[in-house]
Amino acid sequence: MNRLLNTFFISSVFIALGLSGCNDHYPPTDLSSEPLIPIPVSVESEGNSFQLRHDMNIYVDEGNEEVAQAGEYLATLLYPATGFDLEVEETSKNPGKGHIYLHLEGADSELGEEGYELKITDSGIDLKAPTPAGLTMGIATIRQLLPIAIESSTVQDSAWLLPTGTIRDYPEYSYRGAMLDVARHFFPVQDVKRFIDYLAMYKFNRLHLHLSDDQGWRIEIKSWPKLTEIGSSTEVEGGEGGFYTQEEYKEIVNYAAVRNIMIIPEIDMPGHTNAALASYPELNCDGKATELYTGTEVGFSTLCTSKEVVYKFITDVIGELAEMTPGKFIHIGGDESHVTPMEDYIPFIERVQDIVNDAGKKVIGWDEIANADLTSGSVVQYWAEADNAEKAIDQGAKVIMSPATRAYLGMQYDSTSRIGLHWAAYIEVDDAYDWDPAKIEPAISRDDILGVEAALWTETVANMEDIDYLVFPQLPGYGEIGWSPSSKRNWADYKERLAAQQLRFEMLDIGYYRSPKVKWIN
Ligand code: NGO
Repeated sequence: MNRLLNTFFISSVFIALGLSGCNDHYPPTDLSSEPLIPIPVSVESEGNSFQLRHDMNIYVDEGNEEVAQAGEYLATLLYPATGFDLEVEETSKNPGKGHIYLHLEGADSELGEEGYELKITDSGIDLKAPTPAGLTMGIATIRQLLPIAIESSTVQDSAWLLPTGTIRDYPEYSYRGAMLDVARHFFPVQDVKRFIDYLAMYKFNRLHLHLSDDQGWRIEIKSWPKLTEIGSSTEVEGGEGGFYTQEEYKEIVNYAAVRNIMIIPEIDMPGHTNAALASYPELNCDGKATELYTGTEVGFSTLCTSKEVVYKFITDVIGELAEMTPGKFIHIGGDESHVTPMEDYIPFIERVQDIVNDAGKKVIGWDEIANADLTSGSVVQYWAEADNAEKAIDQGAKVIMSPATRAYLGMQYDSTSRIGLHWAAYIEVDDAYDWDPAKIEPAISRDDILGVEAALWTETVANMEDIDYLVFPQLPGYGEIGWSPSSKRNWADYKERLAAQQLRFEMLDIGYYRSPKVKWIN
């Protein structure tokens, strides 16, 4: 369906169903019945609606660059579909009726690092938060309260009404992530930005980029140029691969930062390193470069852990990466090092952990790294072995929950799915949503958990269409698992709210999988 038809169709559906917020005849007035994802902590409806107008301003706290940036972000989100070129103006006092006001001033500090309070009255929108990050989270809510036509990239005829009331909201977990494997298949900057936009819609705050694996090295390292000259030149099934220049990587970091998303770069080691081993012979124990690899086996490669040059290599790579990564974490992989004996693996991980800490960063690693002694602040990402997660917890480390049976986006929905793997499980949209990170493993309790991450491995994922198919419709659910208190979550209610996202997916041209588990609007 082309966009015009699509839009027409969407408005007709809204008129037919009398759903809120899509045309002048059905003003939205019940804030508490809006199908928000993630579901907020508290919503009080007031019973009116407020209309966005072209002559309003977005007012922001005076003298705070990050608050002004949040204001600009909101203006940029609203512009394409409304055509309203809203000015972002600084102010030292409440701007009065008829405007949008974003401020830290007067916010309740109990809302925490990312909480916000959104008050919509018939005279304006007041969004306050203790931090700029909280404002960005509130903006994600405003976006979902507007008519779905707001997602259009061209000017739409809509009344731009929002229901009035108050939302007080804050996240359950501080780490709400997704991972994109850009090593098995490479995805250009524009695809990564689109992926970031998806995350921003559902209040994710971390994007973990899996930047190296057997099939490809995807980040420019100036001191080891052959990593990209050789190591990035292919991908699974022999495509042409690619890599991000340091400039491009910084562009991704900045694009994500505006949306309150921290980039977590991963260099996987000592296994999953064939692309590096093919680029530099000296990283191999036998001093010979390996062949480039375009298959999908795992567990066959290892850096030569007994060679000093390997640590020089890692120090240089981590150094350059840390320099261009403002976030506090570097992910060191550590998974499936089947050809590295455990007696070599453990001291290797400990030494790499020191290198990362010396570069001013904290380590994240897949659950296997818990076999080593962890330093303070290191985080373990549980994907397969609960015993490993337990070892991490015994050492006082926090855990990120990415159980492959629930949180691997690259698993098939069922045996008919056109792409995806199924070694861990078939994961339908209800399996993806209906679990509690704090209850899924007896050994891992709420206090041990830093957060949740949905991981998209790309063995079978070659382009944006494939990403859309495996990521939607379940992505919003992972956003909700990370954000909303488990007491507010249940599948029966969620699947209704998810169905309401259908028109958003279509407006955004997202080629989602039409799961039979959801009663779609059409
Ligand atoms: C495993 C493996 C990856 C695969 C992924 C999906 C982890 C942490 N290591 O998860 O190399 O791509 O499964 O098949």
